[in-house]
Amino acid sequence: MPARKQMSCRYLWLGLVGSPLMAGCVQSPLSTMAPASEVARSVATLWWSMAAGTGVILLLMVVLALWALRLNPPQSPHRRGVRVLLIAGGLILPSVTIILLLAFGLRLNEAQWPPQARAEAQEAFHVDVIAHQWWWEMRYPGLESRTVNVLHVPAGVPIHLRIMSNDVIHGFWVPRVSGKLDAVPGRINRLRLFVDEPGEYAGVCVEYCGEGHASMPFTLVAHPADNREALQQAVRRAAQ
Ligand SMILES: [Cu+2]
Repeated sequence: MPARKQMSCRYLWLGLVGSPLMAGCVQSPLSTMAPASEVARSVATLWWSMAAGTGVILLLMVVLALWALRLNPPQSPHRRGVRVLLIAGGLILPSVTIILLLAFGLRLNEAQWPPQARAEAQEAFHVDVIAHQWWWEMRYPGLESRTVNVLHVPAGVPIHLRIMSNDVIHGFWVPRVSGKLDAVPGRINRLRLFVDEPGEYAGVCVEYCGEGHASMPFTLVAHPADNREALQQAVRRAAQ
């Protein structure tokens, strides 16, 4: 088989093997690519934009490399062409990309605790999340109850979390719902969630916190907003 055909076959195999793997990523319960809230949708959009941009740049580099290899006989490039490539590809393109990513990242960071969060404190559902080695304690101030490794919340209502730690630094993350936030001893970090639909969403600790770090998963259970009684019963049942 000619060398060029062999290479095309290799790319075809990569595509065939890679596509099901990507599908597995999208369907995982911890996937940011199956968003269930506005913030998570922004994270997913950022991910897809970065993946598309990386793909386009990679393709461009491959085309340029193949084009250079095919020049027969090899030619030394014009000085002016080299300068244009260096300025456009080495200076302007990375600067614009980094500035755009920074602006998008800052906007997403603000969404963790937006300016309107203070004004909606009355209607929000409040939970204190306390991380321990190696489990999660959820306290519900209005209900005088607590649950372990399960966070019960209403869907379609702003949720205000106060995230704390009892020992070392942990990281709170429900990938389909929000960004990550550290639980730091001696500090109270605030996170706002808003879950679109009732359901169960997987969460994990994302800061290495000792030998039991991997066994610190938890579940966020979102109940229908109009059935607050069911939520309260679920919390009390879990607390017994
Ligand atoms: Cu942890």
